[in-house]
Amino acid sequence: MSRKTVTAIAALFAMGITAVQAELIIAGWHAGNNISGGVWNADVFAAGIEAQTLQNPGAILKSGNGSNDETYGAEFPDAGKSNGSMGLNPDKYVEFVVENTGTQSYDLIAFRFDAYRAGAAGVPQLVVSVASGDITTGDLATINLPGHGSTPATPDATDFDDFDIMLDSLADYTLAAGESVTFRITGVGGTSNILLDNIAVTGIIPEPAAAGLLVAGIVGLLGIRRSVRR
Ligand SMILES: [Ca+2]
Ligand SMILES: [Ca+2]
Repeated sequence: MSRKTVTAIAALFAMGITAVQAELIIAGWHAGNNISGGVWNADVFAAGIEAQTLQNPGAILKSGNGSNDETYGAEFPDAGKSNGSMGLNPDKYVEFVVENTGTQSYDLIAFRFDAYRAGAAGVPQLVVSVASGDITTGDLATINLPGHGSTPATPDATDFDDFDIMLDSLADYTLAAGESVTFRITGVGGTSNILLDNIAVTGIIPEPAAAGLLVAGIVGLLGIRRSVRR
């Protein structure tokens, strides 16, 4: 292989790497004071996405207390401070329904949220699952919640806890155009509600065009090289 061919292929690889998209919010819930009639529509969403909560009867309530760290899960930014959250009652579940009604496909990266358990009576355990839809379904995680004081506050130790459940190792984590997915959080045990806030499904826009360009470029270069030899 000539030096020129190697350089050109290296340049194509560099293009492929730098074309990787930034992670974005596919659907996000951070302002619990927008809960109305037992439904929380997503506060933030990507192009073509419609998203809202579904619940067991009496599963959720509106709380004036919210997470203070301004992140979805541990570090995804721009969740805002406080502005309310959602209470989840014991032995009930709430679902987060995300529908892709647009033309853009998304690869899902993570399901992120903050949770606050005030005292020993609060729901001690959460099960997070993909309840149904067009990505791989099943349980994702079982989480044991530490107990805190009665009101969430700003310092980390007294604020909501952060959880990030990765989706990109599922067999199917692509939410293609026309597809939908339903995530479920179930509260197990306890005698009083816990709070959920800063919930987000994050993902990226896949880059088939960049990958195709890379392959076409290499094939093209090898083809030119072979024809020159002849
Ligand atoms: Ca957080
Ligand atoms: Ca909030």
